[in-house]
Amino acid sequence: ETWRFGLEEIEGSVQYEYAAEFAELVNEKTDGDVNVQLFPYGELGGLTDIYDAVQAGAIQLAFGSGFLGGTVPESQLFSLNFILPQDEWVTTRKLNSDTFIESDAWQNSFRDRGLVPLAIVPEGFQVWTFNEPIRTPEDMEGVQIRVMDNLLLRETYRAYGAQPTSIEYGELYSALQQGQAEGNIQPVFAHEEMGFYEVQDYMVFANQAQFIATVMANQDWYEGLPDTYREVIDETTDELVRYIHDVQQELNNERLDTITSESDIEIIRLSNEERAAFEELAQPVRQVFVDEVGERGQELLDLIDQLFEEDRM
Ligand code: 6CS
Repeated sequence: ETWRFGLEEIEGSVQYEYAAEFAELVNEKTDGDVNVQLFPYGELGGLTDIYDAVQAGAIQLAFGSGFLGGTVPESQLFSLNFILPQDEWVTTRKLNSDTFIESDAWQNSFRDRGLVPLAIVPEGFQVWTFNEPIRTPEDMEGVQIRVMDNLLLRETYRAYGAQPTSIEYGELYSALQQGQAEGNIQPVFAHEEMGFYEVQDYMVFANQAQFIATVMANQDWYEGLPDTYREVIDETTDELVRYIHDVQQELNNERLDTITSESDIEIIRLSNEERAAFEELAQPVRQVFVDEVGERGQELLDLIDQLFEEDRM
C-alpha cells in the first residue's frame, strides 16, 4: 500500500529529509509492503491545501507549522516568541517526550480537527532578514515584515512595532524582490534554498524562536491501521528524533556558509541586552494566545513552562 505524505517545503529541506528517511525506514520495517510517497511543497497547491488534504484523507500524513493556525489554533503556541530554551537538542528531545506530545492538550488540539500529532520537528532558529540593519524595536518601527499566516505571529510583530503582512511561501521571493515585504523570518536553510537571501541585505540572529513543525496523520486512517503498522510508525518517529536534529544542524550550518560566500549579506547577532528589549515586548502576547484559544492554551503554556523550567537562560 501507499501512504501519501504532504510537505510544506521543497526537496532538500528539513521536512524533505525527515520524510525521505521516514519513507525508507517504514518501507524496511514493513518488508516492502508500505511505500511512502512524498509530495513536496507546491505539488498539492498552497500550504492550507495540504492541511485540507490530510483532514479529508486525500493524503495520510502531512507537516503543519505556521499556516496551520487556521486549522489547529492551539498550534500557534510555537508562534509565540521567547518560550523555548536556547538549546535545540533539549527542545527537540523534550517536545517529543510523552509529557508534551502525548499530553491531552496537544493530542486533543489535533484530534478535535480529525488529525493526530505524531512527532515534533524543530527546524532551527527563526532568523530575520531585512533591507536595513535592525537591532532594536525602534529600528523595526513600521517595517513591513512577512509572517506566516496566523494571528499570534501578527500580534507578536505588531508588539515589536513592525507591520506584519502574510504572504504564501511560494509568492514570497517575488514579494521581497518587489518590495511588498521588507523583511522575512525563516530558518537559515530556507533563506538559502528559496533564494530569499538574494533579495535581502541584513540577516539578524535574535534567537527569539525556533521553527517548529508537527508531523500529523489523518485520524480515521491512523485509528484504522493494523496495530503492527501503528507500531512501525511509533518506532520510526522515535528513531527520527535524533536523526532530524543532526540533519537540521548540518543543513543550517552549511547553508549559512553558502549564503555568506555567495552574497554580501551582513550578519548581525543581537546581544543579550538587545534580545531582552524584544523579549519584554513579546510577553503580553502569551495572554493573546490564551484569549484566542481558551483554557487549553493556558494548559499548553503551563506545560511548556514546566517542561523547560531548568533549561531557560
Ligand atoms: O515561511 C513559510 O511559510 C514556510 N517556511 C518554512 C521554513 N517551512 C514551512 C513554512 O510554511
